[in-house]
Amino acid sequence: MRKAEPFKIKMVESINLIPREEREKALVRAGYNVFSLRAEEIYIDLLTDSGTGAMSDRQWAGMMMGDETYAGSRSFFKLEQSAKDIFGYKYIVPAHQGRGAEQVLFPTLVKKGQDVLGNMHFDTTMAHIELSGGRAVNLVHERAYDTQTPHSFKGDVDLEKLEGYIKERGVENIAFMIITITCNSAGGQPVSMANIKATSEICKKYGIKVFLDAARYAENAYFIKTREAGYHDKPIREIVREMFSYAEGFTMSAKKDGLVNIGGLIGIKDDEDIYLACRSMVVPFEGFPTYGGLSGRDLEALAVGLKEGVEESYLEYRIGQVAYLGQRLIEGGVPIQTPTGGHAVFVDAKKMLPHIPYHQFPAAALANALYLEAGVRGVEIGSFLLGRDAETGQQLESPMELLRLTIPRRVYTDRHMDYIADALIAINKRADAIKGVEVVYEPKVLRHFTAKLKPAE
Ligand code: PLI
Repeated sequence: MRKAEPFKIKMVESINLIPREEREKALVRAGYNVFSLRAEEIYIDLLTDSGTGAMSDRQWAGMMMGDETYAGSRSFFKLEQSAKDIFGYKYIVPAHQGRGAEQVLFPTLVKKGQDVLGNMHFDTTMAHIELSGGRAVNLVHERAYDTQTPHSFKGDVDLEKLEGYIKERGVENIAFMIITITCNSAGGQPVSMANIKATSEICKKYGIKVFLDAARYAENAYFIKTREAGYHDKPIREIVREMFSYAEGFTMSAKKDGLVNIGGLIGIKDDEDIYLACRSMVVPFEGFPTYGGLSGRDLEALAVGLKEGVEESYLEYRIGQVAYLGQRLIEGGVPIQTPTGGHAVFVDAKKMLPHIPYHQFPAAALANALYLEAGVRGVEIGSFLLGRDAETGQQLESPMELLRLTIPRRVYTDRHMDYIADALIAINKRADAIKGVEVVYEPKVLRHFTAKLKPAE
């Protein structure tokens, strides 16, 4: 039997569903791009799970104890201890969020023209690889792209592709490997322990360092425990230690499994040179190495959040809620990436709206339909996000057109999940009537945040 939430609610925040006519006006004002909606126009916000979670009473209590000493803050040493206990690494450097950690670490590892290998890089990770002079290469297993055939570990690196690529490209042209756990861009899909280990062994053979993009590491550990043979009886913390033992270091957006609204980390297992390079780079970008762009109270909240994020009862609730929404959608005939991943349900808009071509962005059209129907905001992960070919200006076609329904941590209840599912099931019944969208304005970089769209003719 699925257990109820392992918490009770001490403080609430009102949300309000504005009438349909007002939602229509809001969407027109937003240029048919849900990124431009305002908070008060949204009933349930599934744009992201990043920094949108609810903190616990213990975290809030920790905030009151935050030590704002510029250098040598007590709160830093608490955070450092908490992180060392969980990851078993020697060096911990805080950053203001995940991309802050990437901006500090990557230039210390990449030489101009080198490749950075990964299962599937997140957009900011890719951007920071490129800003460091490198090129991001995705080597996720093909099965990640087949939403309708379930597999326990769709975030796995394709080991054959990996070794083939290293041999073809030459080790001197590869800066490092970074495995994203869970693999956000493939649908919050986990990477198995066997795959992390095998990837690390292949890389070791060629002298390539392995790092983890650990934003959702605890969710990945929970999937290993529940889906991979030999791990069912192991405590989450032991699984986490093993995962991290196969890497040399990590970057982390602590806004996800760290259970805080802002924060990031760099961890280095034992390589003093990399640590020293990060420690000196963090100063101009993020701040003194004992605060890294965070206030003392943020450090304190993260010290507690890291521990709560690996509690088994919490992870069971968390993954269970995402799976519950996924199950309701499957039962209602809505095609989704299966099985459900860690932080979101990904609706397969290409399957649901086959009449809308990629250049009319089926998942963006579906995001708009869901907002109009129910005041729920999801986010397009498809051709609209992917953008245009830098040289030809041609719209690129994404292998998947997904609407991500990202579930904030400890924020919404199963009733909210039911409401979301009912809305999507209703939309699915009249899917043929949904029209695509086309661009009327777009900026040159990261257009999806601010572009204006309109319904296609
Ligand atoms: O948003 P940041 O800078 O704290 O973290 C960047 C980042 C790095 N890696 C991964 C796997 C992410 O998912 C990620 C941020 N994700 C966001 C904002 C999301 O909505 O998924």
